Amino acid sequence: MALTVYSDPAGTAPAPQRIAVVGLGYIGLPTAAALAQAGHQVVGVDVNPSVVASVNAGECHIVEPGLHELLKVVVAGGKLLASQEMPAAQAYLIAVPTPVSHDGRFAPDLSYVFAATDMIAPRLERGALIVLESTCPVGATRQMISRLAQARPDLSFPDPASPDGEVDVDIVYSPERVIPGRTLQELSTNARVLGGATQSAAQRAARLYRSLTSGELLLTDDRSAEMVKLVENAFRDVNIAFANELSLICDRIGLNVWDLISLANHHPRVNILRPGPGVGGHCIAIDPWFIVAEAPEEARLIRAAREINDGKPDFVVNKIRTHLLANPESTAACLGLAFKPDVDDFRESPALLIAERLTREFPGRIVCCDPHAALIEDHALTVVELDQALDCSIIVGLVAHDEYRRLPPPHGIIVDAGGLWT
Ligand code: SAJ
Repeated sequence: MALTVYSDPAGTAPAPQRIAVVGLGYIGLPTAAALAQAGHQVVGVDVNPSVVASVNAGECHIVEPGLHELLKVVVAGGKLLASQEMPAAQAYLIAVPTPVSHDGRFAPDLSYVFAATDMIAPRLERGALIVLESTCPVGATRQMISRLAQARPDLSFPDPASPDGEVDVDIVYSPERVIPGRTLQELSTNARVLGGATQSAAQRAARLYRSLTSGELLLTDDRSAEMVKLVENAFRDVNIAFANELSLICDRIGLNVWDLISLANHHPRVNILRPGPGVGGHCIAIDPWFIVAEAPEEARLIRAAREINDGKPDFVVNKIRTHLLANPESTAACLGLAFKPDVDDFRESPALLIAERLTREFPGRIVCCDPHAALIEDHALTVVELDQALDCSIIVGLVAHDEYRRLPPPHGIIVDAGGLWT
């Protein structure tokens, strides 16, 4: 089927609307705050009572530049309210997690999306818009529509067979594309793909998102939009895998991978990414599996990239193990535990995995530090201040947090997996 590309009729932002943003995490909370700042009346819905309480107090439960200040303003101004209850709204934006099972099948888990759908269904009124923003396998939006149609036989929903038909509820899939650490900035400037279950739904969503971003609004159908998101993250994963594979090759043949990449990147059409301790976070380490699960025979490169990136922590652990075994008196310090530099997010963090494995294997000989280590729930780790960490005989650079990059290269044995001193 050819890609459907609708024109974007939206030139002006819509009148302020009553919007419910479901899920107040790394995407939902900044999105809710930005919509409130744009003048909409926003209710942020979350099942976690402590998240609801902290947002209503104008407090920010995640680290994201500018978000705390913005929250204070929009909550104090009465534009954003958090609740565990689903309100009746003109537009619902769903930004809940979509994890993947690690049981060898890599099946996407849509239970949070369906729970959000089930909360919205009884509140739905004729004329509402629902936008699914969570990363999803192709077809998830249509599953959501079936679920809604079952719950609300009194309303009409889009029918894939007639995408131009009149419906009571507009449904759109629109993936978020922001990068943690620059979320607010990217929310207001990134191009946005709007995949309408009907053409008019995509156009309506474009009018709403025009109030959020000055970026291009690209209108298409729901299945294409779902795949676009997966492809973007798989593209990045494959490129990181290339850098990680180079780091293994360079280690084998005795070259400095950072110098090599820096030299190669002076070619006008080469832009190699950075090797690291592995790929973490809740997106790039997961989304490519949605493609592999759908087309296992064809997605060979995508699968190989996942395997290369998932194998990188083993390589780093082996390196450090070799040093620790060679020097029985030695101690090692792991610098950085987050899934990437300058964030407080430890989900699927390869650095954390490495520190945990070493701590188990070499009890009493491993310390670690991270600017946000207080948020980590694993109490088996020995977390110390940076000064104390630098006294260890082996320094393992795992995450290139700004604070660590400013340090001069330490003395002694350095395993610089995260490129802190490049
Ligand atoms: N990483 C490397 N080397 C690099 C770049 C990244 O090892 O050169 C590692 C990071 O350390 C981290 C992982 O990859 O462990 C992912 O980090 P990231 O900065 O590449 O991406 P995320 O997960 O923070 O955000 C990605 C973004 N997607 C793309 O760039 C295609 C973002 O735009 C998406 O919105 C986000 O996934 C998402 O939510 O899907």
